[in-house]
Amino acid sequence: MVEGAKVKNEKLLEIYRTMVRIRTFEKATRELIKKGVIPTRMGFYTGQEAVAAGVCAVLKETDQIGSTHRPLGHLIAKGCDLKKLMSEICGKETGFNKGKAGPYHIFDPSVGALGANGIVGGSVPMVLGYALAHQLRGDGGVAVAFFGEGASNQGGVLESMNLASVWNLPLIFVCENSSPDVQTMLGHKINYPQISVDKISSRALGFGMPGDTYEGWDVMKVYRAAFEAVERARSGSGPTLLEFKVHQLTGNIEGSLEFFEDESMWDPIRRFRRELMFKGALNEEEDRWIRTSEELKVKEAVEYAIGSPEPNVEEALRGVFVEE
Ligand SMILES: Cc1ncc(C[n+]2csc(CCOP(=O)(O)OP(=O)(O)O)c2C)c(N)n1
Repeated sequence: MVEGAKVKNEKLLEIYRTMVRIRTFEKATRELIKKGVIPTRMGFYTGQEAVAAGVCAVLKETDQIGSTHRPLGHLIAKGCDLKKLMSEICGKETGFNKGKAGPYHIFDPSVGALGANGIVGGSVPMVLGYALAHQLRGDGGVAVAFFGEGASNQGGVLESMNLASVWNLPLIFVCENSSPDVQTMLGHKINYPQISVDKISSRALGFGMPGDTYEGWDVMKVYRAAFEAVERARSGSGPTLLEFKVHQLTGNIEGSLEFFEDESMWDPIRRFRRELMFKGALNEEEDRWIRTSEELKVKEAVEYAIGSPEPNVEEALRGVFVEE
């Protein structure tokens, strides 16, 4: 059953708010990099908010996700605390991982956010393990592995697809494809292609699982596809491969491309806002309220992170190696 037609306005606004929160948080993070408060480069998710928000809207806190080297969208959509998230990125003691993970390896098991990962495709086999745990416990939980089209070529990712299918695991593979056809459409220069097929979802056939490709800039298409795949996984019918074509509205590393959000017809937030207003689910005043309240939350997170202490030097190796 596709829930799409019955999605309540309340749920739609929750999804919209999540998308706005991701965009707002990333904007603030970019500023902190420019100011040197964040002592590293990092990858961004701007333009892909519909995928994280649409998929995570279907999940429970007890379900897990594995993320990528551009993790903020996934982590925020899965419900990570913004203060601890910003503190971690700033390398502060109050961060999720005491400032040791930085942006690339943030981990918050309390909401099932099982890891950003600087290793392309690295979180996919990890998340496969969580799907296996759900199956062995029989608790009805599911796991979602987010990865890019480049990662889809990694041996570990392909082996995970095979195992998930052979073992009939409650795992949803979510490939966010920002490959050349999408990027050239946007006028970005592509240096090298990473994949040999138009549709990553065509690989699902080879592993005996269902798979399809969707417009990742349309959050309701994302939500409906995820809803079906998650239902399938929860009911014991095994894995699904969902591919979402996405547009990176900015460079995925701070400073690599101009920000042209307002000009883009593919901006998922702009598109969803129009849709919600057309349906009568959102008006200008409510929209302003959502944006302002999210800005406030992000501002609080920034202030908290800036005011937090640096970790002590003696802490540097604690929790890194197994202690006897
Ligand atoms: C195992 C591994 N190989 C190479 C890299 C360097 N690297 C970082 S991002 C990236 C591109 C990954 O492409 P994709 O998975 O499609 O992600 P996206 O382009 O959407 O950021 C590469 C090759 C890495 N981090 N890990």
